[in-house]
Amino acid sequence: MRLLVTGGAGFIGANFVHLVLREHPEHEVTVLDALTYAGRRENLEGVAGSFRFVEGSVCDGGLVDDLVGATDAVVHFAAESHNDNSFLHPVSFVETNTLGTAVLLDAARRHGTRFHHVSTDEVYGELPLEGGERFRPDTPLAPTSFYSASKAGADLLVRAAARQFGVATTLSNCSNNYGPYQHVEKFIPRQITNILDGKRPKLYGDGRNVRDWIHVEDHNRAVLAVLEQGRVGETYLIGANGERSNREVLAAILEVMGKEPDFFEHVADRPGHDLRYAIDATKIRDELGWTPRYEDFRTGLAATVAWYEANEAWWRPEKRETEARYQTLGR
Ligand code: NAD
Ligand code: TDX
Repeated sequence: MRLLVTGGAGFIGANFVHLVLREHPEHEVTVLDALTYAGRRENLEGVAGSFRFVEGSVCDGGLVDDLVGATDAVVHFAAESHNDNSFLHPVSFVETNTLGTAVLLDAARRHGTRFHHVSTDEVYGELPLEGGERFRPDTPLAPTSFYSASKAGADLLVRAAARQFGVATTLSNCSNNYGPYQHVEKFIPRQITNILDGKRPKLYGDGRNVRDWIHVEDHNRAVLAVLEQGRVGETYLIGANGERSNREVLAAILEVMGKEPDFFEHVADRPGHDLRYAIDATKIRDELGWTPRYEDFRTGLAATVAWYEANEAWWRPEKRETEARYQTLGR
């Protein structure tokens, strides 16, 4: 298969390209990536097999039309992905996440190209802390930020393209990822690299908010399963039963890194901070036989800590500017 991977120089996309070309050398991969602050060409160093990199935006209709016309399937990761940045430049989230998806779908419509859209559990809004309720494929969309609303807009366009134009779409909504190549703006890498710098980790608010953590490789194996065996027109939720409060995640990081449990500080909460996300992944497990390989969060976390310890040259250039952005936000 000829695959067009958008956002393939970012965290999840780069891990996806490495996985696909390692395990399916028969595929040909073209990456389309605008190389924003979040995309790094070096994330794709060492990929084996048939691989081509194109620098450009998913909003560039002419370029997208050429690339989609020359591919069998699009796997669409490209996005503005960080909630905190949507306080600083909200409109670019709508441009990339919503408009960019529309541009890709329009090209897929013209060329009859298979389209897999990578989305997030945040489109379903927040769950209460107590009660054990989880998101399911029929949970109504109820986004709460410019990030999640711009992703929900894209999800709706994907569903519309399937029905209105007959595009062969699939959609997956995954929970919080962690693993190698994640930008130091995100929770887990920010705290690991703060500790490596001798600084205290920063916990928003009271730290009781819950996220449902999954290792990036498990997410990507699920995306591949949906691409290869998913039913066209369907939505699959991806999660690994990884619910943990931010306090619990931080406690685990501190323990893995040999720090005292109180080596952190509370900072101002994120305005509108969603309380809890949790995924019911029954559908993808039952229909496609997918199961996560990293069932034990501590093992995946320890491997991730080791990766940041070994790759300071990778994260160091982004660290200072990222912390300056947080200073602007007061967190
Ligand atoms: P990331 O920010 O690390 O990477 C995004 C990539 O998209 C970067 O390489 C960037 O250069 C590229 N990009 C941005 N704007 C572009 C544009 N206009 N045209 C082309 N490329 C552009 O993001 P990530 O964490 O790897 O997330 C990838 C996808 O997965 C996103 O769609 C995100 O919504 C979704 N997702 C992420 C998580 C998570 O926990 N990180 C969970 C569920 C779903
Ligand atoms: O310094 C911090 N301190 C802190 O307490 C940071 C950066 C975050 N947090 C909290 C906020 C969240 O409750 O940790 C939790 C995780 O934060 P992020 O890593 O920013 O992720 P989140 O906002 O949950 O969104 C992530 O998961 C869903 C990804 O960034 C999205 O792309 C994905 O769609």
